[in-house]
Amino acid sequence: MIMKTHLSLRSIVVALPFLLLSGCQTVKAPEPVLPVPQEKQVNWQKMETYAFVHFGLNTFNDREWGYGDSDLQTFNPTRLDCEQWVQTFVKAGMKGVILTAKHHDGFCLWPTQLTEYCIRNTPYKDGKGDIVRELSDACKKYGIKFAVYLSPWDRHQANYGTPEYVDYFYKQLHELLSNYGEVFEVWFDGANGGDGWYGGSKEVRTIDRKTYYDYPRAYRMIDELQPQAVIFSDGGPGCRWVGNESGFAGATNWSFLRAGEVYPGYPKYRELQYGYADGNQWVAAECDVSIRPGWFYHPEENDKVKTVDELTDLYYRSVGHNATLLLNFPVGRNGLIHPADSLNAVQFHQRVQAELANNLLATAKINASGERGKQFSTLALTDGVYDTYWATNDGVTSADLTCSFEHPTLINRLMIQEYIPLGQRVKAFVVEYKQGHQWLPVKCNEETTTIGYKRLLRFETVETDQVRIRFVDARACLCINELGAYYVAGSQENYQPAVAELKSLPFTLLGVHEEELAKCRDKQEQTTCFIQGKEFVLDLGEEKEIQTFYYLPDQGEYNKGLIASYELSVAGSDSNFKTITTGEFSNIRNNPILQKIYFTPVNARYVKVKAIRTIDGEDSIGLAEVGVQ
Ligand code: FUL
Repeated sequence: MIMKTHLSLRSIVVALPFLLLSGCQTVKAPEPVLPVPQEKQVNWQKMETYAFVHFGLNTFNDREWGYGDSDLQTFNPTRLDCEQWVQTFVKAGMKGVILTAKHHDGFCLWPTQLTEYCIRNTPYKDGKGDIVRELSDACKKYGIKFAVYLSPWDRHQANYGTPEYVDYFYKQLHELLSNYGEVFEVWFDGANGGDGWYGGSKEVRTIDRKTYYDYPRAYRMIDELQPQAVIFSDGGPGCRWVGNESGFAGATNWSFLRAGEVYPGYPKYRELQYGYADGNQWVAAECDVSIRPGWFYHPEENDKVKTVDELTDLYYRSVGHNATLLLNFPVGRNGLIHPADSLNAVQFHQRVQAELANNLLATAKINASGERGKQFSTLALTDGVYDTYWATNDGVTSADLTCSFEHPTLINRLMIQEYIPLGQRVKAFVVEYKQGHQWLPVKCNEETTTIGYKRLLRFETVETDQVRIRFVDARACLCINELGAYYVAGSQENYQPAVAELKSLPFTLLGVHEEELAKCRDKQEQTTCFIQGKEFVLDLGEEKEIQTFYYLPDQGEYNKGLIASYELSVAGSDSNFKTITTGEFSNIRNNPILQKIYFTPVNARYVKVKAIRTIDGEDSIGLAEVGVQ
């Protein structure tokens, strides 16, 4: 009897909200504002951070872009352990990993019968290894997602450039998509340097990157075999390259592109940092960056691993700028992630978690200048439920959210999320705090324009009892699903750029005016010395023993005057030059980091660098820094 009373009471309590609701009119949810993401794109963006692994023959040959001629016998990782990689990723908060199943050198990490240039013919596990299998199995075991990178450009295949190669490429893709379980992303690299080994002598093969690979064929295959996978390329269609390899997106970042405009090799690629406000296709940005300067392992980079400060900064400028962060781990020659990399990655995650752990708004009162109705109230902003959101009435594109604390509170971070399944809407907003009777803007060194999936703001600490977010303009009524405010004590965002540590023998540049010359010797990456023509000569004043030349390309937004391939010659005081080496600065267009040329020690007074090819084809070279050691 008692039991019965309990039950009926309980059912009344449960039913009450529904009874009340059915009495009032339910307010309709806002209409989506186009373009909107597919469900798989929303799931992908919710991953926020995931790992990249660059590993292959390049790892053992100190290369970034192998020519496709490296000896298969050199591939011999003796302690390879994919579980060690995945355990590191899990501890670093990464939700998945993308593996370079084949990089530009054409070497395959799985035992395919389609080519001899693969793991089958290496000493690793006596040819019985399959790293695609080992890594995908480890992901399943530890519960993170798996994905593949398959380079369209292949510097090994003799038939590269013909239709037969394209068939081969799709057979490779078919194997990867059929035999290793679910993949969350397929990564098509847009890079194509032209020349390669191509099974014979070194030569240039130019293809039309827009049409040669017949990407619609890839889309069909992926839709059929792995419909949940998001397709990456410079222009999507699933997600887009962010237009740099430094790991950040623009503060203004729209998840839209104009359908059919961006293709691999798109010349205005820097604009991909921001997306196109007037785009009609949902293609959110992915920020790919390596935890070291290079994508592949180089022993001399063991002390150049990005610091916890640097990685944290990148998190705010990628995930916090409406993008995802794809953080690369160059697995070492022993087949393990180097301890310096795993330590910094794990501590970076712990730092971010600690900074954003305590949402000060959880106990604050949030008042909106307007709301759509009870289901869309401000309670949704701090409930931690993704699919509930505060919304304004149709057509209301500006509104305020005022957050009041019980006591004066210290704040220097803010997090805002738009409910993107209904589209990206906000165009401009302002964050203010109350001081006395005045509302003052917080001091933040970024523009407060777009929000999208997530926007994180860092600003000068304020102590206040009220914070206000003023949404100033939007493409349609507002739909905000989460809001957070945080305080990070003693937060430090300043770190020394590595360029400050460069050391060179004293030099001048022949024919270059003192004022211009200073720009490539000042250890400031923001200043660039521009040279007219395609060569320059360093004068050391007297003969000295040298063995390294370094060059930091122009770091301006458009990286002007990049040297793609070079010839380096030296001369004694007699000015009688002899060439000592030629080569390419692999991947300099996408990743214009510090470049070094090492050579056998030689006595020289003059060092001449000639650009055999510049990236933009112009007769001008930009030197942010240059030097010899
Ligand atoms: C670039 C490639 O050329 C690099 O080697 C690296 O794989 C990077 C992720 O993408 O386009």
